[in-house]
Amino acid sequence: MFAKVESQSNGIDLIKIDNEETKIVFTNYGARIVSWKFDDNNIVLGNVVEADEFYTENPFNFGATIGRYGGRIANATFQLDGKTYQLDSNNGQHNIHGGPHGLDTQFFDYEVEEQVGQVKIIFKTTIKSSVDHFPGDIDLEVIHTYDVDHKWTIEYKAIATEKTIFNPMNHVYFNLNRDNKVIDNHSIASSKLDMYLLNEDNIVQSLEPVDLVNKFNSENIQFKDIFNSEDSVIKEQMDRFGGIDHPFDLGSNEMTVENKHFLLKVKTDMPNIVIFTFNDTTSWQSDFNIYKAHSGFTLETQCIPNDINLLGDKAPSILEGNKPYYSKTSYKIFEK
Ligand code: G6D
Repeated sequence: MFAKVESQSNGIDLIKIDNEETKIVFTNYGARIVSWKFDDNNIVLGNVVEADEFYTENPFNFGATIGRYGGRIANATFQLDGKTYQLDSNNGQHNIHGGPHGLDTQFFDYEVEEQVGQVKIIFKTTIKSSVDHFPGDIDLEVIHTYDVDHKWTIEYKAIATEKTIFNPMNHVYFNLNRDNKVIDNHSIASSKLDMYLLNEDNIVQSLEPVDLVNKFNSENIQFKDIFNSEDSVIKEQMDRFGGIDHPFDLGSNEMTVENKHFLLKVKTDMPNIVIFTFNDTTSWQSDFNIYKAHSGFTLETQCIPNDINLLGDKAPSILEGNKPYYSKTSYKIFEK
């Protein structure tokens, strides 16, 4: 197992890790994953060859570190300790992905550490309150580790200068099909798959989730069965969004996604996961956009989006000043 660095134009570096059957590539632009291959099979959506233009233009945030706050914040505003903060609106009237200057647009400093059985890339940056209008600056490390047993782990270590909200995640899209056909044939599994319903604007509308394990009488559900469900509540949501774009509670904070070729296991210490099945791909007018709806799915581990407005001072995304933050998510791929 070894790593090598290739510099592209515009300051974008590719850090390529070779682990024989699997190969994985990261970049300093947005501390993102750009490629993960099992033999010749692309497991994630990305583009190693044209990384410089592809990633700066791509509005779908393929593989990027997202933050400081992953999901939508309703009306781009929130209160913390009685003070109201007004953020940039970059999704209708809402704030998404930390705003227009979020972590996905940042060049990170980085170091590569090659160790026995693993390679670690330690990406570092500072999030500035003067840029994103959240309270407090944050010193952040995003550590991507790749293990010899084909496990990719992301750790976030942060410290804020004052009390703020912090809810980072990674926006990788997976597709486990060998022919990269749509992901409708994949199934998701966990002992709990509780799905939170969204209003017309993709904002969580109720803290009473729908228990999919109970609705489908199974802990293992194909995406297409959810997409085509005749259940009136699920159908309304699928008709509205063309697929899944929803936060979930999982059993034991872990789940698997599989098709007949591969099984992907995700484990996290975050309370929720947003699954997004890439429902509308048409907004990107570019020759690079070869994607149709359901070309991939995300597994975005995070606190429930808009938690600060839903839960106030009980929101799990609240981070005290000068108190170290740590979270960890891993994705492990198995060939069947
Ligand atoms: C996020 O939940 C959102 C989607 O609605 C959005 O379209 C995508 O990022 C680009 O997953």
